[in-house]
Amino acid sequence: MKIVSAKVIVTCPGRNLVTLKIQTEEGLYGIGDATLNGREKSVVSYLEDYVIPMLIGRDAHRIEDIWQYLYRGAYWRRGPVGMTAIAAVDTALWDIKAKAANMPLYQLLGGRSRDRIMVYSHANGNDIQAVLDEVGHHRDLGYKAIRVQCGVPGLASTYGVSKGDKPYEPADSDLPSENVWSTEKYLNFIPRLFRAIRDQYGEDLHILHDVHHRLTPIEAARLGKELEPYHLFWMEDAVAAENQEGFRLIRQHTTTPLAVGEVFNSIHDCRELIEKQLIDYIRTSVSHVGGITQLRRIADLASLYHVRTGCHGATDLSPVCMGAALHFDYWVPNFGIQEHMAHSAETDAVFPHAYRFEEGYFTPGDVPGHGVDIDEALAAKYPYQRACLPVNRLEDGTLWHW
Ligand code: CS2
Ligand code: MG
Repeated sequence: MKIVSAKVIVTCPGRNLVTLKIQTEEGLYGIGDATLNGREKSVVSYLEDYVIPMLIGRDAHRIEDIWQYLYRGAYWRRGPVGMTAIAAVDTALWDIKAKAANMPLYQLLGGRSRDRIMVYSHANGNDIQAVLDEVGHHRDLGYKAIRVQCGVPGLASTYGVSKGDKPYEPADSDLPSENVWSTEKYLNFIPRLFRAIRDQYGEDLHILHDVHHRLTPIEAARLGKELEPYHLFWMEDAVAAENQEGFRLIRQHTTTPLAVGEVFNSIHDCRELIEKQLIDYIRTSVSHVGGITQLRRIADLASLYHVRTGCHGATDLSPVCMGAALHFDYWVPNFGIQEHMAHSAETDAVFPHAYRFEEGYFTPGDVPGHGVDIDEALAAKYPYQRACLPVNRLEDGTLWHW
């Protein structure tokens, strides 16, 4: 199964998305998501200038050998750019192998472990009432799990809240826009949000929240403790996770479940968190952690320590990532939940896919491969347009975590 060509397709159907397409001499092709939000062109270069020339002539069936070649052979291991490039290759090769076997990808991984895949959607609003309305809307759509983000009184903007009536889009300007943050205002407000949600909707809904890296461990401990009466499904990215030991301090003070990992690109970023049971869900994604090959290793390690998966699934991960993730979710024994931020209609048209939503759950579909394709002619109609993620400053001007 010789690789005869490969190319990178960059498209912007409402937001920038990068796709790698690998072609074999037998005529089979596979595709992988190579999108790294705000740094897309870096991955394009990594693939076009280095990786693709190394792939030509190799056997597409040798997924593991190619993974090790690209990982160890790079010398400069790990990092979001290189691992996103490797992820795109890995995903495309698993797509090819499953097509060659005439099987949906989940069968190749070991078959399904469940009948359907629970997902969570995003509800957000500028104030509590707007969030309550949005939660009701998503519950009516059938979601059983909903992440909630809310504007904070006294702050002009905050993470996760849409501007106007458009869906939330983090990469909102050519160069980074600047947000102002106040931990005090946030901590003094957020418990009221969850009290209002439980008062109105009771305990049946799974409610999630993303702190987005902004607290210190003791602040996160305070928030986790204050949110315990509201039984969150998880509190995500409570602190910046370079210091994995910091999670021990949070753990000592609260039973609110902790999730982390969407910015991780290696098993080494989360080994300590998992082995010391400092978290409950690992958020690593197919497209940023080196593909199915490394994501499986992380899930297997996590399964030894009661840690479940909760793959990242924002709109800056393309439908190709979503499709591959759903096959992984269908198989993985220690599945927790899958994030689902609906892509735009234009994006869904560029990436026809077999996965289906029904009453709060997804199924990946049973077509050979991961079930997602790309309409190259349509993709070409949406030219790349640089867009960066915001930066965050405290009220005194200090550059803070976004
Ligand atoms: C967020 C993401 O979905 C999430 O949990 O953290 O929306 C994140 O902000 C973006 O993926 C960044 O590109
Ligand atoms: Mg997040």
